[in-house]
Amino acid sequence: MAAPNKKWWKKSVVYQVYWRSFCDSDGDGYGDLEGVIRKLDYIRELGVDIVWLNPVYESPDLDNGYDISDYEAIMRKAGTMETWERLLTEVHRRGMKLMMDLVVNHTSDRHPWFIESRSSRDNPKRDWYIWKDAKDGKEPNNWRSYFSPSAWEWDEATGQYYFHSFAPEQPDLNWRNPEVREAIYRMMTFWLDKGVDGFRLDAIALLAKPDDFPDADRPEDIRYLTNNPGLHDYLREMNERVLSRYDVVTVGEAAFVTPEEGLKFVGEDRRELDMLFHFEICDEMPGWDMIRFKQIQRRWYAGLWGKGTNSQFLNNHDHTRQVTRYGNDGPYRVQSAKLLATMLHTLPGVPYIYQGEEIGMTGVRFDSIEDYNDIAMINRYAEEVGKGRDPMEVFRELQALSRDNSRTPMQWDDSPNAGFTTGTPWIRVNPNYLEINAAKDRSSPDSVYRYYQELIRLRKEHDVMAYGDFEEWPEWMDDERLYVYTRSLDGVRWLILLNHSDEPVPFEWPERVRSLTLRLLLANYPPRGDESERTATLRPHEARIYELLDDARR
Ligand code: ISL
Repeated sequence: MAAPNKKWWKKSVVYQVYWRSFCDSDGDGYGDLEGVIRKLDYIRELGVDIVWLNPVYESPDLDNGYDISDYEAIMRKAGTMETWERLLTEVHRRGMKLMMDLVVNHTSDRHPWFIESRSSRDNPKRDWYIWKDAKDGKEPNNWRSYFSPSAWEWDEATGQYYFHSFAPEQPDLNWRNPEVREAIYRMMTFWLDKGVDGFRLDAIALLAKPDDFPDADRPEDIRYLTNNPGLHDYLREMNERVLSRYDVVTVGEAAFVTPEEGLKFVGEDRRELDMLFHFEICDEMPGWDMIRFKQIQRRWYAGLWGKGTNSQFLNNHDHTRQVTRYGNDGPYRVQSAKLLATMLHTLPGVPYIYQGEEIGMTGVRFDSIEDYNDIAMINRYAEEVGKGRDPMEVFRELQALSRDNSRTPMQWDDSPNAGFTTGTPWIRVNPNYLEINAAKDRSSPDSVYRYYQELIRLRKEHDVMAYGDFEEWPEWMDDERLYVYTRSLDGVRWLILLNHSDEPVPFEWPERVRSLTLRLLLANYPPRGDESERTATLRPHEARIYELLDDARR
């Protein structure tokens, strides 16, 4: 492969702070920015470089901050602009960078722009949103939204429908309108001039809409919301007008993209974004499927490597915790959490850590719909039960993938509410906080937290993790339990061995290894010293990282 195009952020590790569930400093039951400031040393000691902060802008908070009513003010629940500025200073003082969440596909219906737009058909801001007449007395087309049966909401006052890709309280901005784009670029400049180092671009594949909004053959397949013509013109203009003028790193949340489409967002010759989140795993692979996971990794490596940068993640604030969904959160929770981390940090792409993942926090199973807060789940529950379906059956169906599964409070210690708040938490704490918490992990040399520290240290000290070519060992390409691959750069070769299963699996060393020295760099079990034997036995959820040394490099 061609020599890698080195950038500081390609060697970085990003830590996602879902601040409302991170640390509550004033006892109101919500996390806040002051609480984040108090925990910055914890984040820094992990070794991460970038802190991604979920939206903190003024908002009615219907979709946990993804419904913004003032882009240039801080949500009272989170703190003040002064608190935010102190947070930025403290992040920088620790040598880290701050990535903000940029939600520009839609605003809240209580944003002044929308209040003006909906006030009359001839308001100057009418065309800042997407308004259509009824068609045959009903919605302009049959599209669903992410969070509701129709993507259209009737506005009685002006006798038209408006378009929303998410909840009716989240009207989509009309990106065709240059006034809208100018307003967004001004807002981005406002934050970049304050010193923000990066943006995570929310639902960025949805910005463009088709000319005529034709009916969908299969309304339940909502990919028609994404990747419409014109999208990349907007992103290229955003880059030219704003991003290219700052030393800023960007990651686009790009639902429903393939590697070929993904390259349009992050190709280094495209001058759009730096890296992307695709959802071929989290949106389309309900549970662990090693064969499918390997195929997805192969396709994205072939599609992007040497041309653009991928991310590696298996959970976030929208997707339940990886050790529960894709690993083993029972007897092998610690080993499994470390194995998944090893995989994400050694596969090609920038690793993203979702708060609590670094101590092996698990998904949650509350026993009633009243315990859940997620607007997506609540709306879907009402829709399905409204069709006459059995409420308990619908609840069980939605429970497993509810976004709240990953939104329970960060588990700091074994004090009440896991040290998250002295008040009543906005969402219940996972009852397993007595066994799983940061204080316990930080006091143990063999904890998940300590293992993440070692993984991140390896990434800092060795270019091969960020820039090395990826190659699976052919003998195990189709193995359902073992994942065996190398990363290689300038003569440095690392071998990663993973047993993603609940049973011990024999691993016969290939002949080609006989002439090499294997230096064990990191493992999630005590070393067995079986490298010189014909066959090693990989224990349940065992992960090993070796450096392969030939004579010349011993
Ligand atoms: O979680 C998903 C569905 O399984 C994602 O596809 C997600 O809903 C979608 O990609 C957009 O998510 C982002 O925008 C939403 C917000 O609710 C999510 O929290 C955010 O990550 C609307 O702003």
